[in-house]
Amino acid sequence: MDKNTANKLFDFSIATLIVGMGGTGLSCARYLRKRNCPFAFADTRQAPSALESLKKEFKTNRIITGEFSHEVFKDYKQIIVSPGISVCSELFTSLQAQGCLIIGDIELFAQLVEEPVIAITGSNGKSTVTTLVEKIAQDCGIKAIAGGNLGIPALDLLETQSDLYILELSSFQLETTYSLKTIAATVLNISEDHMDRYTDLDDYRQVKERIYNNTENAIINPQEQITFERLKQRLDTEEFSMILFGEALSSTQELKCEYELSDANVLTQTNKKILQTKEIKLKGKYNYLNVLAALALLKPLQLDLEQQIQAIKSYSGLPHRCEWVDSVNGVDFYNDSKGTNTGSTIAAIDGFEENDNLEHDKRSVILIAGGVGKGADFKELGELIEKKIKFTILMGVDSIQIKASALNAGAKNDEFYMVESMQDAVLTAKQLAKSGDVILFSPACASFDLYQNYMKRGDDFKEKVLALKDELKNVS
Ligand code: UMA
Ligand code: ADP
Repeated sequence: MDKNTANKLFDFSIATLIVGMGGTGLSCARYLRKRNCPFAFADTRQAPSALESLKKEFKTNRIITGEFSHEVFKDYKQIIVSPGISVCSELFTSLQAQGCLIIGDIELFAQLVEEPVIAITGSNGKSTVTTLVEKIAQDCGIKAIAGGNLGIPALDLLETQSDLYILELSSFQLETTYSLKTIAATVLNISEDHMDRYTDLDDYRQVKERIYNNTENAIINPQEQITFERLKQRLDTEEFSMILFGEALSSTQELKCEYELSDANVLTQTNKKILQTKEIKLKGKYNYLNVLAALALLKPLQLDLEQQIQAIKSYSGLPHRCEWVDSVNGVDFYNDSKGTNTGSTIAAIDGFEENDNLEHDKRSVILIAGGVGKGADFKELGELIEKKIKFTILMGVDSIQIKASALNAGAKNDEFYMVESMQDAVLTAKQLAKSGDVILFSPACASFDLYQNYMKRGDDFKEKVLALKDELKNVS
């Protein structure tokens, strides 16, 4: 199935169905219209939020809402499916068997782009690495632009003439991508996420590994053992170079990472010191690995090292990723709303412990978490909560599962508070905190039980913290 699809080019003269009327659908529609390709929209929701604005913008295009049906879809020989919709359903597999081309926007981008592409996936760190690669490339004088899962849909990127495209890709997007050629690609790391869409962790991992198809340079941390071993096997039949990044601990004489975090808090490139961790604004071991991954991804471009280092030093990270919000009576509040799976929250908690910013060293962490767990197993997070968290405040649909995992690991019942709102979460955390403590909002879950997206959730957290600070100021 993959091979046939990989060889099939999108035909702009054939009536096409765009499935999903969100950001991806809109970007595809605008692109197809420019190329005079006839198309219709479909969405399972009766009244998707973009319906009225799409009707205005695309007056003559057919819009099909409500449950998808073979009867309607069979009229289309080309379908572009948005990432939020799985193509594993019986409907899509049967249409594909009948010769229908089913792709995502990234595949269409792949068929159109002529400039070099760098692609990044992984369970965590994608946006950080993608934006860092973009910044380094730009600061080194390259006309580079980043997008994909990051926010700007891939086809919109083609509007801006660039010399380098940097794509953040989700597993959802990789499911429907077949012919993307890259100068460098990486699976940064794998931990449980989207387990409500995949049969198991290896199923999810294998979808992510599709990013290495047709790459010139496969960037990998050998600590991701399963993916590393599979890549080594692929070297027998495929032509690409492997570039390793990771911790010195994971290196042996035979297995030396070219881009390495040495135990002396130093980043090295082929054994040469290039940066000290204290020179980097991003904190936490996982972020140092993100920096190494970015450098490895850019290796094929042979950029000036000094300029790259300067760019890294001036990169201060993205909002909603362990973002310091404020200090209220000696208690520091951090917003990590983008911590949407257990791996990211575990990294955030660990990050506080080994943070080389001494002010935060050895502080007690109070965690606010919860939301939609997407079928995750919270065992490892529960164990970490038991070991490292002073109090845990939980809200959202799967909060009870997080608590149960921590109790199973030996945590005490009175270390947990179940709340109904962000307001209550922030107030409860503040009441429990002593001067010097850290309050970390890192949900380990998606936001859509209570919010439109992680950004709105993070903004709400920040708003409540700042309101609390104002209130206390007025009282004193
Ligand atoms: N829809 C259906 N049926 C369904 C599900 C959705 O009809 O069963 C419709 C919705 O009614 C809506 C549309 O599909 O009208 C939304 O499509 P979508 O869910 O694919 O979302 P887009 O707005 O197109 O945004 C997508 C990515 N979203 C997802 O993968 C869920 C965005 O990533 C991405 O920024 C954007 O394309 C541009 O490339 C967001 C995300 O949450 C940030 N990604 C996940 C993650 O990072 O974990 C994968
Ligand atoms: P993604 O785009 O993959 O969601 P982000 O760069 O937006 O990743 O970071 C999301 C969260 O994941 C951060 O707030 C941080 O807690 C965590 N994180 C970032 N990089 C890593 C990494 N390399 N390993 C584990 N967790 C990470």
